[in-house]
Amino acid sequence: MTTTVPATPVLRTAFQRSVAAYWNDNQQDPVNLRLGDVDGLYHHHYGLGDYDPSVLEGPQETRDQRIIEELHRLETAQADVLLDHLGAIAPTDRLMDAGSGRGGTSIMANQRFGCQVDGVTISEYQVGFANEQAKRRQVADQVRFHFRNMLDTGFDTGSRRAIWTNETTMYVDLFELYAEFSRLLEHGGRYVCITGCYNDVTGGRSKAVSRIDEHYTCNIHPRSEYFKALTANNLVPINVVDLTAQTIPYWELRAKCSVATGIEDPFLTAYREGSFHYLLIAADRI
Ligand code: GPP
Ligand code: MG
Repeated sequence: MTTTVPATPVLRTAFQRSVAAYWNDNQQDPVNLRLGDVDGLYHHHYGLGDYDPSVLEGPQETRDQRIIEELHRLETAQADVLLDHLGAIAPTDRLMDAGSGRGGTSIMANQRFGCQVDGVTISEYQVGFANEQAKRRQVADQVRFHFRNMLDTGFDTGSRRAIWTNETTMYVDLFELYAEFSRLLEHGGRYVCITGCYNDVTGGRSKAVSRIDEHYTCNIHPRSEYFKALTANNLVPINVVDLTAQTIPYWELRAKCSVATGIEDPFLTAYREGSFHYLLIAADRI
């Protein structure tokens, strides 16, 4: 398969350069590496489902590690929920992970479907880290990570059976993003998004949502923006799932752990006050 290398540079704007710098240099919070070290699947997303309260009991010396393992289990469960919504995928299909981080969701997709996966990220550090993981697992010929911009990937038109974004859309303009996904997906191809979005019903960006934006250098979109941008690009929702209630336990547990980063309270406040949702959207390309 031929792949056109994008004519424009990967990082087009000062904002994109600052986001890339954040993900290249932001290694000071141990949370993602400590969780990934549990079994070698490194995630950059949050968790879903109830935690086992027994992790909080038992010997004090091992309590923190028990919590870390439980948080990791919930993050892997989140990626499984995302993959559940991709529909039937054959080993000959090609998938794309837009904003692939350290590679966890892509590697899980390959394990589940046995097909080729391309991850794209604007962090060269993440490209290197994720490709190393694929090599260690001996799937580097099937799972490849690229230093590319998800707004302009250079992959062939109609080459993708499915694409997902696992908590990455808050870094980009959704109309530009879905124009590119619409180009890449075959007819009937599936797009799955898990995201945090603010609630149009409660009004504008709440203080807690602004604190999350500030923490990650991102720009959380209102819920309505997703549906406008999907519709404008021939992507028709088939499933919309409000995951908010299922992600709150993850944040409650994370707040009790040594690797808490300080962003736990804004998430809990935003979700509980209803100014913010954790949402899954699956849409088909027509
Ligand atoms: C980071 O995951 C996720 C984002 C930057 C996107 C923001 C998500 C929203 C739902 C608003 P991470 O695993 O790198 O974050 P942390 O280091 O806090 O665990
Ligand atoms: Mg994390």
